[in-house]
Amino acid sequence: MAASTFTRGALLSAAAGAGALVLAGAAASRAPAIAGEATHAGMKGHGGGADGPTFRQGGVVDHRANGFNPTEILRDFDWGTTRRLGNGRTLREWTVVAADKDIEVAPGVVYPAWTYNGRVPGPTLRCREGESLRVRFVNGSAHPHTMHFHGFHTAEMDGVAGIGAGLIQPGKSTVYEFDADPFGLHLYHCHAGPLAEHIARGMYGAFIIDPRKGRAEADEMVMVMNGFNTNFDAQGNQIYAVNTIAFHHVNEPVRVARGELIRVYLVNILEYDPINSFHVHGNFFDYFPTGTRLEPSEFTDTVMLGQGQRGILEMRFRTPGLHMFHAHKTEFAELGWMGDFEVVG
Ligand SMILES: [Cu+2]
Repeated sequence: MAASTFTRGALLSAAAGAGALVLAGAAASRAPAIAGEATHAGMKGHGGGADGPTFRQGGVVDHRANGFNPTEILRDFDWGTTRRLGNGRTLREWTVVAADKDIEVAPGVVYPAWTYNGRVPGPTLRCREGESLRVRFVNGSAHPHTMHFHGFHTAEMDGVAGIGAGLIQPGKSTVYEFDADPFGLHLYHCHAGPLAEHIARGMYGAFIIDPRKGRAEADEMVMVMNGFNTNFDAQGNQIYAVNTIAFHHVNEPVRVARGELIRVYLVNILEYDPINSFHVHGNFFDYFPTGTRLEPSEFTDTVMLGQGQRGILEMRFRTPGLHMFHAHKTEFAELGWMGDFEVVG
């Protein structure tokens, strides 16, 4: 196992250098190293060194202390609450609270995050095309924040400094109102300055507007590609992931049924790196960029996304077993952006 300590050592020393809290002993004591190695013995093609990337070896974070588990975030869609308006339209409402919170993003690496509703990514807000939307935003953080949504809205509802409610100060709140338009896969994020840091700290989430007629029945999941610059040098990241926790879906593969339609809502919000990607093994998918058209633009096994870009992937697995998915920027894969689909049936 000695060779596999390279990545962990680099991460810990980088994190220790500038503010991230590090629980150096925790990772080693929790890691069932042999079991992890046996499970992934056939995947060393992506590894750095003889044993592959460090956190693939079975070490896990404390999900309870974090307050969320990426396996639950994956299929957790927040539909808010609804009521019928006098004009016959549906009003859909959410309350989102900003809070500062330490999150263990990889075994032993605790990052001082800024969160929406206590999790990173924030809640996946979901609605239907044409609805009237109302988001009450409460700032419980020690820093000024906003919520800036992608989609059609007025200038006053844009969630940027100096327009409309502008920056929401600690202890203050505001309400953003707009219509669900256009349908597709969008996102929201804080737009307070310095913008890069507010995003990098974890203030973002997926925002899904279903088309009026819906989409075909599927096993749906959200993957927000993100990362953590644990030494705060604004030069790339030391941890990469989908839904925050490095190598989480190596430890807990995404269970799916053979032959069933799988729909992945894929968002790239990665800060400090110009491009991110998604690649699946042993399969191909239909790709719907931004999800704003019902016809796929491409049939592929790899997509590249810049920051803020997103798209919907639809695929079916033909064969059972573990099928990897990861960034095809292999540097990111080896620093956490890697997982497995476990195909059953
Ligand atoms: Cu912010």
